[in-house]
Amino acid sequence: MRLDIVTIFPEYLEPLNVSLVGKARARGLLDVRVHDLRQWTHDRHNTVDDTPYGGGPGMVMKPEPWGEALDAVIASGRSGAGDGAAAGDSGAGGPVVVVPTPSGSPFTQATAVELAAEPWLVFTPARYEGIDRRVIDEYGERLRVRELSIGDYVLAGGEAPVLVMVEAVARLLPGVLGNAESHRDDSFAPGAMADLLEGPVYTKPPVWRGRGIPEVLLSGHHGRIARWRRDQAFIRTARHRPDLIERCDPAALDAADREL
Ligand code: 6GU
Repeated sequence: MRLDIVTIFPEYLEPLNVSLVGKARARGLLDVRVHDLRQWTHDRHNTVDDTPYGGGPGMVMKPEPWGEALDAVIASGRSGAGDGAAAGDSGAGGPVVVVPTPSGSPFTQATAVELAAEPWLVFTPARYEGIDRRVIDEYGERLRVRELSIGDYVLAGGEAPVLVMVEAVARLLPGVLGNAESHRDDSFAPGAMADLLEGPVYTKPPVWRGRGIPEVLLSGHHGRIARWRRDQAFIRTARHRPDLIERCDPAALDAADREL
């Protein structure tokens, strides 16, 4: 998978060299390219923002640098400047453009799964009050554009949301996680634990500061262990996310119970 990120703070994306995403890049599973938006400015001050039409506080990111940047990045992918199979055109003939914004649709695990199936994503993290609307409208006519928010709070820019989204997507790519099974029981993963948060986990030693571990985990009885884990997941979800319990389909829970 190829990822292009256009930003005025390339150094903010340094964490993509570390840990799971860094390793996926080193192993050639991910081709990440970070671009400085100011490359595509032409004035002495490398201006990327201006005052909003209609007045009001804050600044708006100018359309010209974004237009030049996106044209260049998209052309570089189409012309096969990428590493063959990892890049190039998607079926529709271009990348999905991900626009992080607090006014976007919620980025969820389902969104991560959809994006993980794409060969090429372009992220446009903005600072200030956002990007001139015409940029999103322009690329929306030629490409698939997803305006996405990572939660109901306001951040100073889209770079941290890009780190969040890239990590959520990258760990779903084939070969990135050590154990292919390890995202099966994730909170929010589809399946028997659908819509339940993950319960508590334990490892050695068997007693720590006088605290033991739940006996069932030592029983070797896989059915009882699975059932216990599901109960714990349910209890935790009820406590921390009653809204998820509300949305639970009781028939689906009963069906899952019969499997345990
Ligand atoms: Cl994607 N951007 C900003 N600036 N703030 C956010 C966000 C995105 N998602 C939640 N808050």
